[in-house]
Amino acid sequence: MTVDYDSKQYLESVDAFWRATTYLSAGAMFLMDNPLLRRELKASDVKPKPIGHWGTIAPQNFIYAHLNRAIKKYDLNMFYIEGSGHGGQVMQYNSYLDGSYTELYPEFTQDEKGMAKLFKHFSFPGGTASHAAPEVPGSLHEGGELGYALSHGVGAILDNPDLIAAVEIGDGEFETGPLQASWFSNKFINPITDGAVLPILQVNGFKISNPTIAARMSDEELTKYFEGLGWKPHFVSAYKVEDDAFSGYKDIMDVHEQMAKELDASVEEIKAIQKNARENNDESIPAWPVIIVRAPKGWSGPAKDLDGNPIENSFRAHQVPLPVAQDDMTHADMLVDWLKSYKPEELFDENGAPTELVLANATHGAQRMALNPATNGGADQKPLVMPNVDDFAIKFDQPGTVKAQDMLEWGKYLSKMMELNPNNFRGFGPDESKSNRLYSVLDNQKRQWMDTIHEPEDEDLAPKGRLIDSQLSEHQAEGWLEGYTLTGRHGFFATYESFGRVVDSMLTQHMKWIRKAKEQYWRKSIPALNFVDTSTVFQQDHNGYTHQDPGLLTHLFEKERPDMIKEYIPADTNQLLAVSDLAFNDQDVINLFVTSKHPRYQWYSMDEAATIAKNGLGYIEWASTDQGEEPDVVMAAAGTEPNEETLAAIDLLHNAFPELKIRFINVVQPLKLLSTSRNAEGLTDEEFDRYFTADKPVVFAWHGFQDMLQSIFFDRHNHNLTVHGYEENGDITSSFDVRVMNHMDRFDIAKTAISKVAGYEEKATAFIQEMDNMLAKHTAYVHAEGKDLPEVVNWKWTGLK
Ligand SMILES: Cc1ncc(C[n+]2csc(CCOP(=O)(O)OP(=O)(O)O)c2C)c(N)n1
Repeated sequence: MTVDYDSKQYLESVDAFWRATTYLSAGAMFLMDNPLLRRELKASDVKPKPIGHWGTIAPQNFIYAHLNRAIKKYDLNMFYIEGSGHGGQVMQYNSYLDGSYTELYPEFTQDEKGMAKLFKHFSFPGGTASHAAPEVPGSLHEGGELGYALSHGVGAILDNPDLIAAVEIGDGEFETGPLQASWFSNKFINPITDGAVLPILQVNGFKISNPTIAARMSDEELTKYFEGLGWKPHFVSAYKVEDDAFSGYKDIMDVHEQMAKELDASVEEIKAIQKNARENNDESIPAWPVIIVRAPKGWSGPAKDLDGNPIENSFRAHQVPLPVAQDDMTHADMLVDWLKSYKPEELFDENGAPTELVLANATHGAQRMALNPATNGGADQKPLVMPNVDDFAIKFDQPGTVKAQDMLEWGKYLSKMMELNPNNFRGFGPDESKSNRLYSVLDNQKRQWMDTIHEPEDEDLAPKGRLIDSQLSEHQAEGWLEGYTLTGRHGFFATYESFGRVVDSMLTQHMKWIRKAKEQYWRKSIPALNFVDTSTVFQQDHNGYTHQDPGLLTHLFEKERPDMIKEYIPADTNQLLAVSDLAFNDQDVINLFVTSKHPRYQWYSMDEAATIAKNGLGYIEWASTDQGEEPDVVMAAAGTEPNEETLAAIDLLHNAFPELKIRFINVVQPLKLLSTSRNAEGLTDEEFDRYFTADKPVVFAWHGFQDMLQSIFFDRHNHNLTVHGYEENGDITSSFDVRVMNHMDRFDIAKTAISKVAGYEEKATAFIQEMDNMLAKHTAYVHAEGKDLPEVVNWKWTGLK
C-alpha cells in the first residue's frame, strides 16, 4: 500500500509520534510507576528526586518525528546526533517507540509494565543516563560537552557517500567556538565521495539562564549569516507573529506542515547536489541545506510557574519544570494535567503499547536511526592493512651515527598506510602537517579542500585527499577524527604538543564514551583514536615559551585508565615505527604519541625498537656498564631529547669515572611502569626492581612534568628518584638552551647522577665543578653567539670502553 506522506492524515501520525515521545520524555523525569496515569497518582508513583532536562525535549522530538517521516518517504540512510545531548530522553524514547530499545534491552517491553520500568530506569541510581550516552541506541555523540556535534557528524559521513547525519544543534551550543568553527565543514565535504550532513539548528530561545543570541537575530540576519558561510537556510517557526510582535503559537498542524515541507526541500536539495556532483564529476562547493527550527524552550510543557513567571518559552524550562517529587505532592495535579494534555489514551493501547496511529510514523528494520550501523562501530569496520615497518626502518651500524627526522620518516610510513587503506584511513590536523614534517603523505596525493585553488600560491590541495588539515581549528580536526573512528574507520590527528591541550577535554570525553560503550553488550569496539603531539617542548625554533607544554601526558595519565589510554614516547624513528605497528590496529583506546620532528641521532635498531615498544621499556646493554652486576646508578630516559641528553651524560660520566657501574633504561610506554594494581599490564614489584633496583639512585630524564613520574614511583620500593623533566621554563632560544633552562641537559643530569652515588661525595667535586663550568660557558656562549657550544653540537656517541 502506498502511503501519502504529504497527506494531513499522515501528518497526524507524525503529530501522534511526537506527542508519544514527548509524553514518555516528560513522564520519565517524574514517575517510577503508574506510567499511563490509569489510576490516581500517588506519592509512591513519583520519584524522590526528579532529574533531567525538559527545555530541549519537545522541539527535538518534533525534529526526530519528522526525520522518521523523511526517511520513510525517501528511503534514507540517516542517523541522528543530539547536539543538546542533555535531552537524553529524545533518543531513548524514540528508539523505544520504534522497538529498537526493546530489541536491545528486552526487559523494557512495549507495555505498561515495561514502560513503568523504563520510567524508573531514567536518571535513577543504577539506571540509565540523562544524556545521549553510549547506552542509548543510535547515539554516537553524548552531547554532555557542547560544541562539536557538527564536527562529529561530518567525521561520520566522510567516505560514507550514502549516509546522512542529521545533526541537531542547540542555539546555546551554536554560540560555542567549536560549533562556530564547524560551519566551515562545507569547505571540505566532497559531494561525490562523502555523504551529507543536515544541520538542524534548534532555536528555542534560551540556555540555562540566558536568552540565546540566535533567537534575537531575525530570519534576515540568520539568512545572511548562513549564506555568508555558504549554507542554504530553511526556516520553520512555531511562533505566530503579528505586527512584528509575538502573538502566540501557530496551530500545531501548520507547524508540522511547514516542517515537512522544509525538510523535504532539504532532502531533495541534498539528493540533487549529490546526483549532479556524481553524474557530472562536479566538485564545486554546493550550498548544503541547514534547517532553522524556531520553537519555544519547554514547548508543550507547563506555561507558568507558581509565581506566574513563564516556564514555556523561557530559560526556566531548561531542567525539571515543576516542583513535584515524592515528598512534595502539593502540585501533583499540574503534572497530571500536563501529561494528560498529550492524550496518552490516543497514543498507547490498553496494554500500553504504541497505537497504530503512532506506529504509522515509526521506521522499521535497518531504517531505524537507533539501529543505523554507522552509530555502532560502522557498517563495515575493517582492521587496517599495515605497512611493513622494516621498509621504513633507519639502518645503521652503530647507535648514534645517523641523524633523521622522526616525523619526516613517519610521513613515508603514513603515506603507505593511506595507499594500503584508500577508503578508511585519514589524517587530520590544524594547518600543521607540513610544519610537522609529514611531507611524504603529500607525495602521492593532496589535502582535501573543496574551495578554489590558486597555484603556485597554494600547494598540495585538491577536492579529494586522505589528509584534511586546511582549517585552523583543533576542535574541528579532532571532532572529525572522532566522528570518523566512531563510525569504524581509522586515522590520526597531528598537532603541536602545546596545542593538543586545546582539545584535552575532548579526549576526556572520548575516553568516557569508550568506557561506557565497552559496558554495553551490544556495542562493537571502535578503532583507536591516534593523537600525535609533535613540535614538542624541547625545541621551539620559531616560537618559544608559548609553544611549550607537555601536559597532555599528565592529563591523560591522571585518568588512571591504562586500559583505555596508551602513551607512547618514542626516542627515534624506529621506535616511532614500532609503536605505530602496535597501536594503529588497537581498539577502544586513545593512543597518545609524543614525537620529535627535528633532526636527531638514531639509536635503536628496528628489532631492538620492536622489543622495547612491546615491553614498554628496555635495558640498553650498549649504553650500560653494569653488565651482570649491581649498578651504582640507574639512568632512565623517555623521549627523544631525554634519550640524547642521558646518553651524553653517560658518556661524560663514563669518561670521568670508568669504574662507575651505570645502567641505562629506555622507556617508551611510561604507563607500563605502573604497578599491576594500577595497570593490569604494568610491572610487578619484582620486575620493576629488576630494572630500577630497590634502592639505587635513579636519574630519570623525562619529557613531561615531574609529578607524573613521582606518582609512578610512589608505590614502588625505590624512592631514590630524581626527575629531570620540564620545569615550565622556556624561551625563543636554542634547543639545548631550553634543555638547560629546565635542567634536562647532559651536564645537569650527569651532576645529579654522580652526586647521588654513595662514595663519590668527595671524588666528584672536580667533576661537578666542571659541569657547572660547562653550564656557565654554555649560557655565555649561546647569548653571545646565538648558537650552541661546538662541544654540544659536535658531540657524538662513540660507545663505551
Ligand atoms: C562546553 C559546555 N559548556 C557549558 C555546558 C553547560 N550547559 C549545559 S546545557 C547548557 C545550555 C545549552 O543550551 P542549548 O544548546 O540551547 O540547549 P537546549 O536549549 O536545547 O537545552 C549549558 C550552558 C556544557 N554542557 N558544555
